[in-house]
Amino acid sequence: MYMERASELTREQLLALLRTMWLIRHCEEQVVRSYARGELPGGVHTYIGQEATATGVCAHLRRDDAVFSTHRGHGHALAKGMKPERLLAEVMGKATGCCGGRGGSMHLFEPEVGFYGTSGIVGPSILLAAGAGYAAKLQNSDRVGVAFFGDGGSNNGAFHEGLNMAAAWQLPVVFVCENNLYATEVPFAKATRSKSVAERAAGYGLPGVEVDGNDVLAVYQAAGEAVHNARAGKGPTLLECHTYRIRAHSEGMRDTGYRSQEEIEEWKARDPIQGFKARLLDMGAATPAELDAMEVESQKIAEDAAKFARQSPWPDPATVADHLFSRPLGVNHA
Ligand SMILES: Cc1ncc(C[n+]2csc(CCOP(=O)(O)OP(=O)(O)O)c2C)c(N)n1
Ligand SMILES: [Mg+2]
Repeated sequence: MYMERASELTREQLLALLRTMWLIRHCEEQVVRSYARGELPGGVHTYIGQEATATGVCAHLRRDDAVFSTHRGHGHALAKGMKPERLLAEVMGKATGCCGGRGGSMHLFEPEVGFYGTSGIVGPSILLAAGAGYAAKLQNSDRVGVAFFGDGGSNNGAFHEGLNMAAAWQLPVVFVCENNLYATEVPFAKATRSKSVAERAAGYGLPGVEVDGNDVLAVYQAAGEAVHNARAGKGPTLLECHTYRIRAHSEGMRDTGYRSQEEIEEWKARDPIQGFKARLLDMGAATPAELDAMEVESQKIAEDAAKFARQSPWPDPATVADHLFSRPLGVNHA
């Protein structure tokens, strides 16, 4: 039985959750600014509004647990431990980025912290996480694989294959669906007759849990149980986190014609960071001045990271062909 309760978190643990959410928010605001200034080659999908999900899930993960992400993955990368400057330099295409500037927003990798990639393809994180769970099981390790994906991703074939196999083989995997109500501009209710993503878990014989994805403590609690069960050999869990993206699907895209301004305002009023701040004050876990200082501090970290990225060099053109071909031992590519 999983005993830890979110209400039993220490003050340090509570503040760490807020700090991570602020870091994600401020880094994303730097991304928005850089995109508008023409500093970002390629597309970017921001995570603003969804910070509680990555934060609540990743708070349970160790460095050697493997996270697989999506096209909207900056928050997952930061919550798993990628340094903000490595993220911002990468999305700006700079040599100091996590992939030397060759990947960009949708190819962020940092194996050293167990972050195995954002992806422009919707769905494969589900299969990759199942694969990581299979590897952990074969190695008799208590590592877990975690897949983040959207409501749109849950309608991809990968979802059904991945969940079925993970359940059949009782793999240590947590499937985290961030249901933000839309796949680009298609409402969830128009893409499926399922009432929820979580209810589909029953079809494959694994637990399906629904949670308020804007409530970091609710996510923390549910994810804690799922990670604990995975580590203990009790198999996978599907966690559906209800949340909302505040900005357009991707930067530069229109954001009208498929959702109302009232709906956006309604969700803005449920901002995961402001909600948690209010809760911390209610609980007496911190003073307003302490929380303000934390906000300023994370803003400075994000600003410094963006500055570092801006001042970093472009990759050397002489290395343009690096990493394109494998060089098996004994084969002369000269
Ligand atoms: C396999 C695949 N199909 C379609 C697309 C085009 N596409 C990019 S993002 C997206 C919507 C994804 O929606 P969701 O999974 O709900 O994630 P969200 O953008 O809401 O975070 C689609 C269909 C793609 N990139 N890959
Ligand atoms: Mg979606």
